[in-house]
Amino acid sequence: DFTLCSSTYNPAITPTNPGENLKLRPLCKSDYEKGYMELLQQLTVVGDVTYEQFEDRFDKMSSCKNSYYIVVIEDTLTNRVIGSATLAVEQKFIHQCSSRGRIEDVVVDNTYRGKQLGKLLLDLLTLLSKHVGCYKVSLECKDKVVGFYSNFGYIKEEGQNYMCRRF
Ligand code: 16G
Repeated sequence: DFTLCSSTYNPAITPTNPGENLKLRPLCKSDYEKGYMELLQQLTVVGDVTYEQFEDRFDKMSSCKNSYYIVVIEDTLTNRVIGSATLAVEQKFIHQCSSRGRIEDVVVDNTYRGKQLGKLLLDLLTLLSKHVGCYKVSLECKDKVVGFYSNFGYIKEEGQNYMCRRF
C-alpha cells in the first residue's frame, strides 16, 4: 500500500482501482495482441514491429533486472491497452553508486482522456523511482505538456539543458 505523491483524485482512483473496467498492471507479452504498439503510435513513430521483434526486445528488457518498469492500463471490456508509461532506471557510480530514473513513453489513448489516467501513471512511476532508490528522475516532453508535468514536481532546471542528436 502507498500514498500517491500528487494531490488528489476526483473521483478517487488508485493503481489497484484505476476506474470502471480498467486494470493497471505490468506490461506482458500478450499486450502485443491488445494494441500496445498501436497505442505507442499515438506518441510517436513505432514502425512495423513484428511479434518476434517485440518478444525479443521484451526478453532483453526483462533480463536487465530492475531496469525497466513498464506499466499499462487495460480496458477489461475491450481487452485493449489504453494507457502506458515506462520507468527506466540507469545505474551510476556517482552519488554513492546511486541510480537515476527516466520516465518515458507516457501515453493515454485519445478516447480515454479526462479520467486522470496520465496523472495516475505519472504519480505511480515517480513514487516507484523514489522507492527503488533513484536520486533523481527526469523526463523530456513537448512544450504543450510542460504545465502538466510541473504538477508532479518536474521543473526545468536552471543551468541544465536537454540536448539531443538524432540519427
Ligand atoms: C516524448 C516522451 C518520450 C518519448 C518521445 C518520443 C514522455 C514524458 N516523453 O518526449 O518518452 O520517447 O516523446 O518522441 O512520455 P521522439 O520519437 O520524437 O523521440
